[in-house]
Amino acid sequence: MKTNDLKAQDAEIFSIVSRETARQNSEIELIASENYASPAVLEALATPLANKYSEGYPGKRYYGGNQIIDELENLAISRAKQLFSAEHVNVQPLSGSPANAAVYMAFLEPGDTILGLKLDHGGHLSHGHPVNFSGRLYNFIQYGVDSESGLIDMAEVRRLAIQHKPKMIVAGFSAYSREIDWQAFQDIADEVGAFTFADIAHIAGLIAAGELNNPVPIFDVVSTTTHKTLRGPRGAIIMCKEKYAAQVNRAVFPGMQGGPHDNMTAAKAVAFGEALQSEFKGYAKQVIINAKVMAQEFINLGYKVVSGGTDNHLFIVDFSGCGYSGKDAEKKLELAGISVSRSTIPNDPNPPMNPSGIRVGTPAVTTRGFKEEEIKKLVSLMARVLEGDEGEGLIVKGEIENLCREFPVYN
Ligand code: DSN
Repeated sequence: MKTNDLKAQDAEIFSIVSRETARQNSEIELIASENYASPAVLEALATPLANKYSEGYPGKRYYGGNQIIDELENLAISRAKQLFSAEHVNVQPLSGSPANAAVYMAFLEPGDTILGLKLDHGGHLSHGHPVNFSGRLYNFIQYGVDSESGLIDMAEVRRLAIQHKPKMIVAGFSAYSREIDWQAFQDIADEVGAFTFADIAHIAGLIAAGELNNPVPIFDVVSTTTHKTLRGPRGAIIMCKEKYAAQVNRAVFPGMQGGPHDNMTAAKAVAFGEALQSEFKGYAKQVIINAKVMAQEFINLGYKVVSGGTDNHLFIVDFSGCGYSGKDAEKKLELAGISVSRSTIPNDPNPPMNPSGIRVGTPAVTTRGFKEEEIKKLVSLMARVLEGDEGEGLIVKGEIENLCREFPVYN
């Protein structure tokens, strides 16, 4: 069988892949949950490991021919354990929401009470939003951020915990820019007898590099996706204390999933290997420097930034009072070759499809090599787009392409 023949066999798909690759090279990616996986990670994904079925766990599979896959999965597990100081790791979850579903299934019964951060305050759909399985299956009580400081209101978390006696407290977010006091969450959980669950999907790479506090040694269970700041393939893992290993494994398979995607496991292992290298520490440090500089540049230009800045890789720009919404800003920037995601601000008067802000993140631009100088230039280009007309957007698009040419992503 021949390989490498996508172009010859399927010109339509080859064209789409080529154009999307060119778009990623020539445009600026500021979506906080995206990154550019390394060629080695991508190579691992496109291997015949994609063909194998491996339901079960190393040494205990429901299909033959898994000796080599067992070796792979054990290696992925041991690298992840080293990276996060974890007692137990399950590397099979296919993505973040299924991983979170497995965590709930491992520790709770439908109808149980859970505390989680509100979506419009920076939480995630799978942390109890009413349209999501989590909000439909479990009794979520939602805490928020302080309306003045933009910081998680730990007094409210404690008050709600004492009032509702949740079986689990979820800490984690997809749009919160500040360091989390994991021990404070654990102390509240201990007071009311709740399990602690951290969803570190956004900040896992920064934690692995030692740039942010690590909840894994403190919390009962922690989930993360592998493709955001961790810069691996799309996918997820669950980490927990050894005493919960069996129930977490059972919840992932056969509870939530069938066969793991072994090519994805290989790519995760490659990414964990990369994150264990000293270069990755420098990368994570620069991600945070870039985000801080970027947030400050927006503030210097008169924009509002939720909580006044950032401790991690992202921040929310609040356009209320500017005469345009986050959706308008997203569209304008898209025309200029800059991708951001619209975002609610805490207590947003506008709906999620047309919210007041945008979320901006630096993992991808840092991977392509941007440092403070490029970040400052980028913010001034973004301001020209936001305040200018469509013609100005097209002029900026040319400048963005020039900037991107200096910092190529994929050859
Ligand atoms: N969709 C991801 C994000 O953008 O944060 C979370 O699942």
